[in-house]
Amino acid sequence: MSEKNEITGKLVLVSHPLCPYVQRAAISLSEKDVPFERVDIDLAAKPDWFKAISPLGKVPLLRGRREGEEVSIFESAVILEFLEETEANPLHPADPYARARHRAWIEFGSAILNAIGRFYSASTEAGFLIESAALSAMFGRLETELAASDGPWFAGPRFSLVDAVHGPIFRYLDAFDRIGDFGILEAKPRVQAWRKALSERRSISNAVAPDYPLRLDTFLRAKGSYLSSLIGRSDPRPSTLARSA
Ligand SMILES: N[C@@H](CCC(=O)N[C@@H](CS)C(=O)NCC(=O)O)C(=O)O
Repeated sequence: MSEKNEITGKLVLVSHPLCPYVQRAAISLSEKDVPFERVDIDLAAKPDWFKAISPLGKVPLLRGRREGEEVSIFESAVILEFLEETEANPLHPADPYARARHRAWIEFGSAILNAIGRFYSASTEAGFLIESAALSAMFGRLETELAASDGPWFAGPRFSLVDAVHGPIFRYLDAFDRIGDFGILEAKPRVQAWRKALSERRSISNAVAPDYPLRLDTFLRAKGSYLSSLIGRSDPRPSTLARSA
């Protein structure tokens, strides 16, 4: 492993209770047994100290001290790479091709998060169905990719950063399942088994507070989107799906 961690003192993860990008960093820190303090901020009223040190105005930020100075790192993928370079218990494979493949699927995980955002924000039923099909196709890609693994993790018996990135993604599907059955993981048994294994991993369940599901449900309800309109309906299926069912 690398020599001494260059950032000293207790690490601080600047966070938001719902942010999936924050969770990736929290999961990596926990898998590596690195103590850290989590500081949640209100993204609707960003504090001045945060605006001063976050060039993109986004969480997560990882803060610490280096040679006596306060330093911070922004962008979750960069934080993950930094932790790989400075902390024990590697979560990336050693082989360069395997590592490149893992980095690419981490990027894919970010693309899924964007697709999830479009799904829960779609304002019309037609838009919602398009986003639902797009999301289903992305998980279909993962289903194909997982054929190379004997499980339980993305790369077989060893938990990796690709797992850390996808744990928070499946939490959204838990929330969607509380609203209705949209068939996103239908006929994707490998993805379903992976989702179950991830939900049982301690680092993943500990990456959010106990009130996370309620907060996420409240967020989705307040979105004013087509999905929001399905919350609390007796038959929450989109009418097009209901007609074809
Ligand atoms: N590419 C960034 C994305 C982080 C991100 O989108 N964070 C959201 C919360 S989940 C945020 O801070 N949004 C505040 C804003 O955009 O104003 C990363 O990987 O760290």
